[in-house]
Amino acid sequence: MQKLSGQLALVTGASAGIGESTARRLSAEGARLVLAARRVDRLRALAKELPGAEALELDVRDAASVGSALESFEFDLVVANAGLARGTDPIHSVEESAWNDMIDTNVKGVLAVIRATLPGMIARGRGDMVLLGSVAGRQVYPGGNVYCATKHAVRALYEALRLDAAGTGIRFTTVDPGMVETEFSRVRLGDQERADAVYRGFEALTPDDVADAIAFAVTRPPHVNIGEIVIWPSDQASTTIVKRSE
Ligand code: NDP
Ligand code: 8X3
Repeated sequence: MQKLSGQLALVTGASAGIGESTARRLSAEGARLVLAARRVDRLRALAKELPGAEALELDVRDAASVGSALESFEFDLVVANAGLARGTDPIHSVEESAWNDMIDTNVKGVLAVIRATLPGMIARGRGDMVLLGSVAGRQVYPGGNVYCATKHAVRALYEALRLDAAGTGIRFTTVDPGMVETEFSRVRLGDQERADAVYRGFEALTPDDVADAIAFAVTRPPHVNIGEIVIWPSDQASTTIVKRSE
């Protein structure tokens, strides 16, 4: 029998990268997926490939619509993955629109998903909630300022969940990767050439590597809670040190 057979899983940010890989992997483990993101065309295409999956157009920055879109589901597993970075400007010149986008998506968006899904899981006495943090939630690097602050906040929310929901039967996990080659850098830097340079000369993590870690965490026996997973590319020593071949 598949390990997640019969479970209903929500993945936010399932239209690309880590979220898409995670959705595929959880589906392969037997879960039925609700795939959420803004680019619903991509979600619909993915849903066609995954048995029982459905696409849900969702902007996590809009807390009210997150609440109403998710209220009718009884999730067993929630992966709060949707997130982004905007730019690498120093803190004294980051544009307000950039910091709003990061804080609204990475912090308030995660909170909206928690509020929309956790009370139901607590009432049912079981479930898994996985947050996508980052090594940027453990170290700050030049130009990382607001993005790092949002990921430090995600880590604080993970710790808060463990404390506030202790004894409810819910397991919480934060998965904190180093550099993963996805659309992340294109979104952050605004052009593909600069994004490609970020991953040149070393082997970055793939989104499947991260999905594998998430699948490991949520398929442990009920008494085992894998709390924090930090995953680095083998050639990345810190957020500022990457050993490249060229
Ligand atoms: P991608 O850019 O490939 O994917 C990001 C996903 O988030 C997309 O599906 C996007 O969908 C979704 N998203 C962004 N904004 C919103 C929104 N307002 N509402 C709903 N969905 C949204 O990046 P990754 O897969 O790399 O990133 C996934 C997570 O992993 C993020 O939280 C990121 O911070 C984190 N992470 C990434 C690392 C990396 O090196 N790539 C390393 C560590 C952590 P759409 O645009 O369709 O809405
Ligand atoms: C994404 C990884 O190092 O670009 O969270 O911040 S990093």
